[in-house]
Amino acid sequence: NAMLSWQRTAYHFQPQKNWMNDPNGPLYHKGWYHPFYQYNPDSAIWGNITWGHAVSKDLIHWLYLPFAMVPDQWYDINGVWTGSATILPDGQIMMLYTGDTDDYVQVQNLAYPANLSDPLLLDWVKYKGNPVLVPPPGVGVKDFRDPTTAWTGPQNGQWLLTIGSKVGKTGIALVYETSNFTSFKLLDGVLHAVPGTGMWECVDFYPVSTEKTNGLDTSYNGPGVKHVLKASLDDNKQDHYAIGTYDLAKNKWTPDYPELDCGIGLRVDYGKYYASKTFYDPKKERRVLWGWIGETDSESADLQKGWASVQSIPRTVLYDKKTGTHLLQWPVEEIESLRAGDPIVKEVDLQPGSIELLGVDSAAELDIEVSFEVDKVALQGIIEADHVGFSCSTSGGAASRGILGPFGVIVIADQTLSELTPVYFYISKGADGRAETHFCADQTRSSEAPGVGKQVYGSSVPVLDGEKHSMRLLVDHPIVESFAQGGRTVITSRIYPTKAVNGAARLFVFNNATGASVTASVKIWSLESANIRSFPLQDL
Ligand code: DQQ
Repeated sequence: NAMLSWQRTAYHFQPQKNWMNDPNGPLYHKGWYHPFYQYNPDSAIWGNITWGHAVSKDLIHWLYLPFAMVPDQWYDINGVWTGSATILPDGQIMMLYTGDTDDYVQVQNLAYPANLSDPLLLDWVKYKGNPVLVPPPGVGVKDFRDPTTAWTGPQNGQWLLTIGSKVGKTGIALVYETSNFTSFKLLDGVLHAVPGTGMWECVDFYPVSTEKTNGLDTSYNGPGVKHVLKASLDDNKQDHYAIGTYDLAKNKWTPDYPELDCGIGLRVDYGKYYASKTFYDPKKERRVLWGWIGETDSESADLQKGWASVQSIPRTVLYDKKTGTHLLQWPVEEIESLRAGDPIVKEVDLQPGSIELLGVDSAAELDIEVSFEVDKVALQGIIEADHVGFSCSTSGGAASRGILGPFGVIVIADQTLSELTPVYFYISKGADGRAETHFCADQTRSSEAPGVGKQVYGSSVPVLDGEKHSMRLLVDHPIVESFAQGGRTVITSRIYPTKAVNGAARLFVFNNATGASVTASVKIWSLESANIRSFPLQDL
């Protein structure tokens, strides 16, 4: 049965069985990275939401730990929902999370580790005064969830945090102040609101440096800092972000580019990816992003295979100085420890309409970097190019040819190309008559199985003067994470190959443009599997 053989990943984090969704409360403590996650202990579909817990020393190899929190109180009996950690200057950890009450009201609760000297933080205590926050007047009791990490406010000892909600169809971020994480006051106004975007789930709010290449602690503020606002839109299950300016005293965040406001502009990831959350990693001074990669098959198929969802490879997040509009997301450097030996390095000339097999071992587990040089004459002739108003999702995929695209790689393909997932660039003429590059991932032929997602994902991506068209792909059996232009645009593909599995998987480069040849410079590493094991272990 093809369905039962559907593959698990080799180096993405996933529980041994059952359902998982949002990443929760990621933090670093005494040498260990701790992610928590929404988990159903009883089934491969959503329900009984409990906090799963795992630890890692390097964000790659994992130990499963016992559940951190289960739904066992009136204020979270219908689910221990999403939350975030705040680490106080004295090392205390405040975990705020949403509880779905016995009455299906969304309230905020406090939990903290029973024993901070335990590096594994195995025991969690729910505060006896829970809930610490109930929905404020004017907000629906089912529209008040997912508290962020707190940051320091203008007054001494004051902390601020935001919680997503909506008023009518306007998505909003409410701000609360607290000094003790047990009593809170709602601030006047909202941090930000965007009409038409609906309920904001899993809001994330953090500073990025406009000058340095390190990440910033959530409370960091001052010159050379911008703030990112991210909202997960319940209406379309997409993560959106915008970069802007935060006025701490006025409790206001303003997007730098109103047309790129949060919820109507850029997405964190244009594929299957939701409910993402960042944390500051003090060990490597970086901001690390986690995201939930859900399923695109049916619930009955998930029940049959006994598990659902994985977490993305953690990504570092930086401000893109060159565009000023985009973030740069990149797989954490530790992923490179899975590279098995030296890469295959190759240059391939691709005439219009050509495809070339790249012979690699284990093409189902790869780290690939490719940069494409497009024939200059053809590029200058862009004014002649067809497809004004090209968009990945309505383009018909990699099989539709234009003058300057598509060209890219084909992953998780079988030898005969009966299953294939092309990830590619397509250069079209923008509304201004200039070249506009699109980065797409085409799932239409990714699986011969019925009832699985087969969309074409993608978006336009800025390619600046002097830059080549470059992409990096992490291929892990049913998951492909694709990063264009150093991580300006990212697409996660969740695919269900039935033939292009394990040793049958192949890798190709292709150029399906009609009017330009391209040269592909390729670097390919085979990746080893990560160690994901159960606690307790002898070798801790
Ligand atoms: N998932 C959680 C909620 C959150 C949603 C419940 C987002 O707290 O709003 O499992 O996926």
